[in-house]
Amino acid sequence: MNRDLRNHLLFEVSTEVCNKVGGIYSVLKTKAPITVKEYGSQRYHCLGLLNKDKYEVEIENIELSYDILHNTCSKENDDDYAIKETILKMRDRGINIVYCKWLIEGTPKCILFDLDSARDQYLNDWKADLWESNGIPSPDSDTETNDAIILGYLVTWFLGEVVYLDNQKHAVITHCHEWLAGVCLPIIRKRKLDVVTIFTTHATLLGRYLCAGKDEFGNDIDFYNNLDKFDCDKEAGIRGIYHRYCIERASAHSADVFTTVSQITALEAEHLLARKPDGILPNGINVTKFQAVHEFQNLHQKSKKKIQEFIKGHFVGHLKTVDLDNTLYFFIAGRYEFKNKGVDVFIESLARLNHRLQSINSPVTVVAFLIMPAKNNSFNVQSLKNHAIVNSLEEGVSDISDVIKEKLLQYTLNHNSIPESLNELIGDNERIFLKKKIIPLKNKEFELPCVVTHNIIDSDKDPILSNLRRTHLFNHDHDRVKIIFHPEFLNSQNPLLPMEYEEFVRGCHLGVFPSYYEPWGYTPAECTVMGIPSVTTNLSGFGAYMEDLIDADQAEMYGIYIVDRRYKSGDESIEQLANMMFDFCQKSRRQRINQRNRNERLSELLDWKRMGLEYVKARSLALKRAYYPEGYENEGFSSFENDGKEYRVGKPFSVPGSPRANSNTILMTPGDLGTIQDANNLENDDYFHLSMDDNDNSSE
Ligand code: U2F
Ligand code: UDP
Ligand code: G6P
Repeated sequence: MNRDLRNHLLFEVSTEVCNKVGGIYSVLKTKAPITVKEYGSQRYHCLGLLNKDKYEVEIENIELSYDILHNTCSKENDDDYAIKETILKMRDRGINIVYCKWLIEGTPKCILFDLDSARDQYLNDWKADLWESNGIPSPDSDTETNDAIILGYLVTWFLGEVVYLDNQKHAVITHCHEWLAGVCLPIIRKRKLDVVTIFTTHATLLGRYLCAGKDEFGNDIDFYNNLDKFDCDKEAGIRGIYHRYCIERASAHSADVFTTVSQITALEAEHLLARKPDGILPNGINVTKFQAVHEFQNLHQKSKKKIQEFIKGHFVGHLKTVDLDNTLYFFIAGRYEFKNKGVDVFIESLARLNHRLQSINSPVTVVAFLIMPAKNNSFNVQSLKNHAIVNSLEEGVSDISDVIKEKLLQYTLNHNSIPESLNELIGDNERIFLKKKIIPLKNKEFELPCVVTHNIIDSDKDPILSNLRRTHLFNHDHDRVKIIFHPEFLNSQNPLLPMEYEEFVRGCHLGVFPSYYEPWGYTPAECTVMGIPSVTTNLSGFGAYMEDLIDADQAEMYGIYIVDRRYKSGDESIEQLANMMFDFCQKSRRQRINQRNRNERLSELLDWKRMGLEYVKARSLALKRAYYPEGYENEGFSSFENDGKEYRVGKPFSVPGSPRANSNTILMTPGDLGTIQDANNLENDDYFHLSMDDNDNSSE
């Protein structure tokens, strides 16, 4: 029993390793630099599945054979010897494994299992084993669950082999993200493998379904006020996800340490998964990646120009009523979960904002973008035509500008004065040429600019379009709020709006994310790193974190708007959001620039250098639970090294303050409200005080 605890091996398991699906990809990718820095390249590996359609652009293959292993590595000196040997042994047994470097900052090593190479031979046996050993059923028809099972058993096989070959040289920590990567956890426990486990859930299955759905009477579900009342088995059964729910619940219960990404999800998990999380592992951002020091204001201006180009095309024929210098760009972006992401609240608030701006004759136009993938048959012809019209006009103007330049020079030389009228500079040919270009613009005056850029399939049932119709947001000339629903994620090859998402965010003025169900919410955090103010809610992990860190009366100055969706009625929340957006529209350019500066300064609060400490604490707690139930502090785990500095973990902060970030003392992270640290100290068994019936969520 002389395994090296301090120099343990770490495996993170997720279906989103080298596979962009959702937020977990962002977590692993942005966290990689600090984790690789902490572990080096031999002790940290990401385990995932091989997505044959996409993996090649994400990775660089590492060649491995027994010859290479024996010639370049030794059991004594290389921490990853057993890992490499295991890969080779599993390949010998017919499992196709890609061993590679993930081409992201930090270049962590990854081990990707080709599920198809195990499917025919093992799936049925493994499904039977999962039922016999853990009572978890798995219907044939659910391929996602079948894949989760194959991944779970392959990971268990891999880990079992690694600990056997490593012969107790290292302790092994396995950290699984989300139920899809959780199947290995109950099996590891049943088989009593010498592996320490952590499970992080980034949402709960039932939470997502219940928040998005209706009750048996067709009413919206009041989720947060009824958390303790749901009959979880029944609700999961009704929604056809009982077997998935079983995997999630078993993962939570069999891990040594169980965590979520925010306090609100911890409360949810406590009730819906029946295990109180040991702490919170918040989502960070790799700030250096986004931070354009001193440059972000210029980048805003540059990106805004690109958005303006799009607006010229989209609103062609109607630009008399849109003053581009007085136009603000708001946006919501993410997965198309109409209610969970708060699109319902956003549209209703926009309608109220429109009315208010009209009633004060405001010169401001708000263009609200909704960037959410929905089923569509490509771009609509009208949008493409509008852009073609503007492009052709631009080209035309550019062509005749050479003629004008020449004539202007001649005129000034000949007359020693400047021409009184344009007639002196353009002749009949140019006039006819321009007229032809302008005719299509005139025709456009009789057509309303579309509210959607693509042809949506079943557009009569689409919730965004239905609600735009209900609220009469049709992009009339008199509307101060214009709508553009772009039902695809953005990319630079897009013919209408050729921008990457990040570039688009930089060019906007306000991100609006009034989510009802949002365990963390990367989108507002990404806004902050780019210095773009955003609206979130006290039901999102990010919003609640910011609410704890910044004094309530200062938050808006910092460009952090937090809508109360927890204690207020739907109508009150909508009114609050409409007021926030209306106030934002009253700001001068100077005020917006200042607000962006303050907002960008908050980035440090989101940096993995700070947030990553919670991961360190979770691993430390897991080791302690497995190997040192008592006397753990003596093993030197109460202090951590991060970014070359030694940190001591102090007591949790009791009074949340305004942003401050310096010194060697660890500053507040959501986990301190948690807290894994308390669990480490064996003092406090209450991870936070977010009660269900009052709004006091301060920590003791
Ligand atoms: C939680 O989010 P999830 O990762 O569970 O959300 P998913 O439904 O798996 O995926 C949403 C993501 O899908 C991506 C997009 C989103 O990040 O970038 N995506 C895409 O890039 N292209 C597509 O065509 C379709 C989707 C949770 F709900 C969040 O609050 C947390 O922030 C997150 C991380 O903890 O976990
Ligand atoms: N995003 C993107 N392209 C888009 C819109 C959004 O890549 O056009 C990304 C965004 O950068 C963020 C993620 O989608 O990383 C959304 O993550 P969030 O945590 O807000 O929500 P989730 O979808 O994970 O629930
Ligand atoms: C940045 C640029 C300024 C520009 C401003 C526009 O700060 O550096 O040159 O005037 O953006 O701000 P606005 O909020 O009007 O887009």
